[in-house]
Amino acid sequence: MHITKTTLLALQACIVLALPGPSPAGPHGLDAKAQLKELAKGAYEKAKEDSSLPSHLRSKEGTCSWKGIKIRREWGAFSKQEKLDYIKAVKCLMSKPPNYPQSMVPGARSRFDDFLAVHINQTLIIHSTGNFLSWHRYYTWLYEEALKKECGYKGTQPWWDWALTGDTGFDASPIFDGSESSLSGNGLAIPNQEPIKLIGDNNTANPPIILPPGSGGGCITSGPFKNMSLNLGPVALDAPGGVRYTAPTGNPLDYNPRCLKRDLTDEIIRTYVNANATLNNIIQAPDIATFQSIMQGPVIDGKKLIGIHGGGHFSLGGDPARDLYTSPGDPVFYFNHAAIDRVWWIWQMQDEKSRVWESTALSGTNTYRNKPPSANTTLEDWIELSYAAGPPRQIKELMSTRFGPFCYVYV
Ligand SMILES: *[C@@H]1O[C@H](CO)[C@@H](O)[C@H](O)[C@H]1NC(C)=O
Ligand SMILES: *[C@@H]1O[C@H](CO)[C@@H](O)[C@H](O)[C@H]1NC(C)=O
Ligand SMILES: *[C@@H]1O[C@H](CO)[C@@H](O)[C@H](O)[C@H]1NC(C)=O
Ligand SMILES: *[C@@H]1O[C@H](CO)[C@@H](O)[C@H](O)[C@H]1NC(C)=O
Ligand SMILES: *[C@@H]1O[C@H](CO)[C@@H](O)[C@H](O)[C@H]1NC(C)=O
Ligand SMILES: [Cu+2]
Repeated sequence: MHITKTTLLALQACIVLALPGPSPAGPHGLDAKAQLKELAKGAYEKAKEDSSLPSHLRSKEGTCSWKGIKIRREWGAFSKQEKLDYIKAVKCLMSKPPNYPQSMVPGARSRFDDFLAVHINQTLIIHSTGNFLSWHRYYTWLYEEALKKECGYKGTQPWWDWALTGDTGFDASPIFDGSESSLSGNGLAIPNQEPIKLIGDNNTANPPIILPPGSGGGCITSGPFKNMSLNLGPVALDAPGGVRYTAPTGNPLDYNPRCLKRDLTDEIIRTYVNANATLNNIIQAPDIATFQSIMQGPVIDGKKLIGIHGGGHFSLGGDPARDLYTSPGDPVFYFNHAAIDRVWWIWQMQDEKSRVWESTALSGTNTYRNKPPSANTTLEDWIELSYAAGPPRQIKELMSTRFGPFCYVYV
């Protein structure tokens, strides 16, 4: 792919904030966490009692029954052995040769890199678009499938409960505590880091976003991935002090091995991805346009917000998490996107007819913030991830977690 100025401008715009939203006392006087739990339970029960699908949409694959359903759980609910099994499978994926031919992705060294390459290549047609949620649902599922089919993993893809991490702080989170059963911890602490300045669209509607630096910043120093090599990118990596990095050769698909860096930032996760923000994303969105806007960062009173999606990514900090294109280079990416997928699932399950099966379930076009202008996304559109090892799928096959290739729910 080649990175143009337009690409970079689009990228600047992409980094968008989430809301510390107004906090609901809730219909039953429950706090945000309890309400979220209720909504998730409601979605689960609904899936359980009715796993049938509209008959006109049944395909030979549309046979997901409750008996065969897979349940995705939060990392904290995994036993130590289950965690070790998951980590082992990810390391296995990092050790398998890539599917991409070197002529297409010269820098790919593993199956893990195949996934990263496909994301880098398609970044501007899968973010702030109408296919953002379905694309990332399929992508995360294919990754889970690769762990299972190619690396013998028996479990399901874990998700990340941001609010739990906010409560304990990153250092005490079972995902980030740096133990052998974590996904590795913080980067080496760099003192006195400057804030992160996200340039935005460079217009008054989108003034720059300033994010606080975290407590790390350097290469990760502990846990299973401390020696991993991040091979591709960066494309547009925002670093403290308003510095932006791109690939040294100009081609982000060239081989550029470097360490994984993190700059874990409690303040970001507590501000932007707390239980209230997540709950509001669900209960304050009557339609998909609003749902996506809250998730990816609306403009409120002239201030651009980063949304729970951006909040999750930016709270990790470092390289690659501050680069929209290269972010799947950190294995925690898939935890964040399972969590995003779960929020979408909870929201969809409140009204499957209009939020899953009908054209009202989609909003947006096929280019990043419609730049350049493109057609509206439709249920008939195709998602193409061939080198990540999945056949092309139409969006309509990817709208329900109990249809098409999928058969899973969340707890
Ligand atoms: C969420 O909102 C409630 C009600 O206003 C408030 O008590 C609580 O502190 C908020 N929680 C967070 C994490 O912001
Ligand atoms: C990138 O996307 C283009 C257009 O969809 C495609 O032709 C090309 O093969 C892709 N390259 C990679 C590395 O996937
Ligand atoms: C943003 O606006 C300033 C002032 O007009 C200009 O100097 C700068 O080049 C612009 N940046 C981008 C990324 O367009
Ligand atoms: C770390 O990576 C280097 C280069 O890939 C390798 O030579 C070394 O053995 C690795 N060390 C550990 C502890 O895995
Ligand atoms: C695309 O979607 C927008 C917003 O829903 C709508 O106003 C517009 O008419 C649609 N365009 C086409 C060509 O269908
Ligand atoms: Cu993405």
